[in-house]
Amino acid sequence: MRVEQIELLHCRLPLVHPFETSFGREVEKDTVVVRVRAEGLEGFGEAPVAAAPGYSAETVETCWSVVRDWMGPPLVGAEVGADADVGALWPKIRGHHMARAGIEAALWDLRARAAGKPLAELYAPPGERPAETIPAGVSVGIQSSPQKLVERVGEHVEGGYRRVKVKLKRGWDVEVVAKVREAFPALPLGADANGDYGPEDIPRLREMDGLGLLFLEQPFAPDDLASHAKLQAEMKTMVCLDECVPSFEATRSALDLGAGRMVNLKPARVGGVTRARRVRDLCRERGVALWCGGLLESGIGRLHNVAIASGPGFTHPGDISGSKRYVAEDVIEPPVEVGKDGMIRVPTGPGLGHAVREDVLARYTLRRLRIA
Ligand code: OSB
Ligand code: MG
Repeated sequence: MRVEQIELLHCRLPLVHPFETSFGREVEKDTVVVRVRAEGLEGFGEAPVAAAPGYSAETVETCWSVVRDWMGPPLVGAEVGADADVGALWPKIRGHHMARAGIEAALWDLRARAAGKPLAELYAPPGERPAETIPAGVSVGIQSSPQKLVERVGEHVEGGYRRVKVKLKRGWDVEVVAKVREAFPALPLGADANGDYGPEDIPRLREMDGLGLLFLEQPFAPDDLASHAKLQAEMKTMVCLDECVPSFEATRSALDLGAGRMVNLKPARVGGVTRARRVRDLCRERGVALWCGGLLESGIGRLHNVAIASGPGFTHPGDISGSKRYVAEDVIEPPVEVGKDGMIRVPTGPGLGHAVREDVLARYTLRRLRIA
C-alpha cells in the first residue's frame, strides 16, 4: 500500500480523576492521535506523549516537529508492505520513540483493516492465537491521604480489577502501602516510584519486602541500572522495569545485569509494536515476568495495547483499564469496558475493532497537521 497522507491531531482529554505521580499531577491528558490514509482506507495510532517532559523527554512539541520535519516527509508516497516496521524509512533517526510508535501503530491498523483481520491476530507471534479476553489492571495515583487511597483502591476492587498498582514517591511509600495491604490482604498489588529514589534509599525500599507486593516498579532513575540490580539482589519482591528499558537493547542489557525480574512493556516507550514484539519474545525466552503498561492513552492507543497484551508472553495483568477510569467520553465506540469478572474483551473486528468517534475526537482536538 502506498501512503497518501499522514495527519497528526493534538488532543487534550479531560481526565475524570487527576493523576498524580512522583513527577507531577495531570488533570488533563495531552496526546497525539495519528491518522494515515492509503488506498481509500485509514488507520489510527497514538503517540501518548504528554504536555510536559516528565515521564519521558518527549512532549507534544517534540512529536510535532520530528514528524513534520523528519518522519512524515519520507513516509508520504512510501510503499508499506507486509511488515509495518518503519525502521527502514528512518534509518538515521534516533529516539522519539513515542512519535515513531504512533505512526507505526496507524500503519498496523491500516494493514489490519486491509487484511480484514483484528490487530490482536497480527500482533500475536506467528502461528499463535490471541486470547479472547484479558485481565484488567489499574494504576492509582497519589491521593490527598492514605485513607483516600484505600477508598480509591476499594472502588477498583469492587469494579472487578484483577491487579492494582499504586504510585509511590519519597514520603508516600512504606506506611501508605502497608495501609492498602492491610485493607486488601489478598489483592495482587504493585507499587511504582517512577524513579524517585536514589541508591541511599535501598534500606528504606527493602522494608517493602514484607508487604507481599507483586512488584516494585522503577524505584531509581532511568539510567541507574546498577541500583536496580543491587536492590533486586537484596529483595525477593520482583523489581519491575519501566523507564530503564526504552528499547529492545536496553531491555536485554538490563536483564543481563539482573536489574529486574519483571518488565512493564509499553509499545510507545520502545518505539512501536514491531520492537515491542521483540521485547516480548526476549522476555518469553528468558522466562521473565511481563505485562503491558500504559501512558494514559485515549481509546485508540488503549486498543493497540489490548491487542498486544492478548497474545502469548504476557504473564500478568497490565495497566490496561476501562475507558471510564480515564475519561467521561472516549474517542472510540464502544469504549473499553471491564466486566464484573475483571476481564476486557479483545476486539475481533478488523483493525482496532471499535469505531473512532470523529465528533468526540474533533471536540478535543486543539490543532492538526497534515502532510500531503
Ligand atoms: O509509570 O507506568 C507509569 C501513566 C503515565 C506515565 C507513566 C506511567 C503511568 C501509569 C498509568 O502508571 C498507566 C495507564 O493507566 O495508562
Ligand atoms: Mg511505571
